[in-house]
Amino acid sequence: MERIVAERLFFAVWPDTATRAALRASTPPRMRGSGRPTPEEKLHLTVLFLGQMTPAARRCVESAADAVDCQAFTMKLTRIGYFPRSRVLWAGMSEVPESLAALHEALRNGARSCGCEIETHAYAPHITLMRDAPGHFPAPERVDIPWHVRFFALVASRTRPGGTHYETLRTWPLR
Ligand code: 2AM
Repeated sequence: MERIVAERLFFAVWPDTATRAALRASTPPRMRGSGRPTPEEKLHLTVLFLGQMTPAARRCVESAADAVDCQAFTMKLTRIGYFPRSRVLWAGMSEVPESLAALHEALRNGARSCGCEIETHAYAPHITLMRDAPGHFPAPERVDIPWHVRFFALVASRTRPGGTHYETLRTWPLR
């Protein structure tokens, strides 16, 4: 009998070179040299976390993604904040941009139509800049980083001895 290997999958958008450089520069000086900064090539924003998916479920969400008809957009990252519980330093925004919310919803509806159980709590888009970040980060800091979003990707997250590895499985252009 064929062994069914489920994979931990998510849809994400990956920043271009300019946005990546701006993100790297956005870590507040007092936080540098501590924690575990996200390597530049791993900086991303999750649009929809899918979790463990069988190959059949993956095929279904890929077909659903084929039918997504969203426009390319530019959004602004305006804040650097801190999640105390997970000790994550993040970049994000105070309100979810409409176009990003539309993409999230289109992918979520597609995943639901495949029978995937998607978490129901509110979508909180963020880019993890640093893990194990030291505390003492009282208030969000303002930044102004434009990000031109032209495509989205289906990504597998794999845990390896050296850390988490992300593999882009497929990308879709936005209109
Ligand atoms: P993180 O950077 O805050 O850990 C792969 O793990 C991606 O999915 C990461 O962007 C991660 O966010 C996000 N992620 C992991 N678990 C998640 C969950 N239960 N719900 C939403 N996003 C999740």
